[in-house]
Amino acid sequence: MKKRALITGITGQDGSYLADFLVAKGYEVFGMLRRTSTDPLMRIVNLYEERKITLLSGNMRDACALERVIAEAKPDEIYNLAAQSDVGISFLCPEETFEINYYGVGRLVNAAMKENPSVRIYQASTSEMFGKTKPPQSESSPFHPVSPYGEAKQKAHDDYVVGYRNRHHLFICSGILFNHESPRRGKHFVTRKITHSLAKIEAGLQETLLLGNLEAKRDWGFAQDYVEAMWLMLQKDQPEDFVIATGESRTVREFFETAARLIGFKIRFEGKGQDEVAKDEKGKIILKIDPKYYRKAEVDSLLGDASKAYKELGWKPKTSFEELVRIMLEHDRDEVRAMAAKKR
Ligand code: NAP
Ligand code: F7E
Repeated sequence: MKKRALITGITGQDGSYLADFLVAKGYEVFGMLRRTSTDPLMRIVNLYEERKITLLSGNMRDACALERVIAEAKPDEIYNLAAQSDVGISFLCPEETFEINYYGVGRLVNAAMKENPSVRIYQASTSEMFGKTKPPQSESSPFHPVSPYGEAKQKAHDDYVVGYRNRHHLFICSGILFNHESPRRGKHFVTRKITHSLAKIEAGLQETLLLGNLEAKRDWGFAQDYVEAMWLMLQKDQPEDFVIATGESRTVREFFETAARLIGFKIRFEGKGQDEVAKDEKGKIILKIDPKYYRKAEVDSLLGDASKAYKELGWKPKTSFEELVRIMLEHDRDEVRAMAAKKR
């Protein structure tokens, strides 16, 4: 019989790649869809139209809906990817962030245990839980989150992953994933903002890219590589938590420089602090600093030590940093060219 998987957050970056992955593995895939005023199926339109997945209406804010979705999907495995995932927005909307990223997890695990106590659950935890902890960060590093997003995710990890595993013997794992990006990344996250904006600047459709803190360091991997690790965790005999990362860290500035080089801009930086700009070889300003994008509190440096995953899951990232930037740029150049052609 086909294994059944339920993905919350199926319309998001990771949910869409995970749905592709599980369909290819022969799973019967159910996805929870929340009501929005715009079309949320952008990333999963092919899977949906080819009837490879089943979508069920629900919301992390609604316990009754979660119970119904789980009763209909009857999953062997649940991947909880739904979240308010924007760290910057979590400072502006902390209650909403806690409602979905903490209380929502509680509603989901309680509904899941009621329906099937032996269900296996993946919880999308995050390197943001480490916050101020010095790099490299591994499963044994302490958590010091600095944003409402990081705090809500840590509390969900403590209470519903570690807590429910110990108290209720629930099979639940935290994937402590470091940043992972792709052409399906939302355009407000810094990597996609950079690749999409540079493609638009190249095409003459945008003047300048505005960014905040260029010195923050992140361990950036490719999202398509990371969803395999989520699945591998749920195939183990015992539930455990795993850091998933590349083990390489770069600044936002380095991401911008790599993308600019790959697209063919010869960049030089001028000025300091908020007045710093990057110009191309003709002296045109490509990048400016806009303090609006600074955060109230910043996570300065993330660098994951994923040696436990390498050893115990046999997982390794397949895509290099430069390859990731190239994949994102190529996609965005095609998207922008198509957009420009439509306008003509
Ligand atoms: P994403 O693209 O922002 O996707 C988030 C998903 O959650 C979307 O499908 C969204 O639905 C759904 N969602 C939001 N609020 C909901 C609600 N109230 N009820 C039901 N669904 C709701 O995020 P992602 O990058 O794929 O990340 C997936 C998960 O991994 C998230 O939990 C994130 O916090 C975590 N994570 C991500 C990274 C990373 O680098 N990407 C790293 C560590 C952890 P709509 O389409 O309707 O908005
Ligand atoms: O910011 C700096 C910003 O928003 C990265 C989420 O998937 O990964 C993601 O969270 C860095 C930060 O991702 C801009 O200050 C500079 O230092 O792309 P981001 P994030 O905050 O690291 C973690 C692991 C998650 O779990 C989250 O769900 O870039 N930065 N200038 C900027 N960031 C943005 N967004 N926009 C700027 O203009």
